[in-house]
Amino acid sequence: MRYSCWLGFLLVPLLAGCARFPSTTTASDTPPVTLVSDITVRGAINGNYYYFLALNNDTDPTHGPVPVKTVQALGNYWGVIAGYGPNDPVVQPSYYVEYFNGNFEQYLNGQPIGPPYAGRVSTDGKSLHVEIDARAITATGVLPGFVELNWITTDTITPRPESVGLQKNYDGFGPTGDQFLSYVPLSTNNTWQSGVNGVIDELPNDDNNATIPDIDMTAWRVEVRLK
Ligand SMILES: [Ca+2]
Ligand SMILES: [Ca+2]
Repeated sequence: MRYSCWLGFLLVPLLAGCARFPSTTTASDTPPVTLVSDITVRGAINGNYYYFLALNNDTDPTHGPVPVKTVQALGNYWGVIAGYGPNDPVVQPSYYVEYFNGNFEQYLNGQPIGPPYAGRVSTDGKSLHVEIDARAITATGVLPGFVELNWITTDTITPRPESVGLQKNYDGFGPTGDQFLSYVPLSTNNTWQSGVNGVIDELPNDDNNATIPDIDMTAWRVEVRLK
């Protein structure tokens, strides 16, 4: 069941998740470590499509979230696997943020846990902005030393049965869906930006999204911000 800020407002007027969302933060609310990320798409952010900010924290920087390239009969359909390679079984990463139908939702170990610390669509409609309180990444609230990170976009997570085995429409970091940001330490301030200082570039009409500009990323940015 989706988290409802409206319902939460009725039951617990000062429920922290609602009070802080989308952008009514104060200095005292600032998390110790905030993971901030933005993507820009060739078209516009579209509430009918799916945008996932996926993290993996298995302590192996060679294993990270990547898109699944073909439509799957089983699994979560939306095409993120946790670190086994694009042809291996679909496994959800332990933590991700989904943007769909105008809502931001965090998922931890497969369960919705409410909206991220902040999330919004840019005024020009072309970018998504997400801020995560890093304590939400694990069930214990203990921060991992680093995470691997990817944004994965797709047009559907409920494909028609006849589509199974066919190519998916998707985008992820890099040109082919095999790359991700492999080492994002949570202990220092840092910024990564597509195509800057040797970081993975993000180009239009890459991966498999040529006919759907709204899921075609053209740039991304990731920041670790300590309080
Ligand atoms: Ca790409
Ligand atoms: Ca792209």
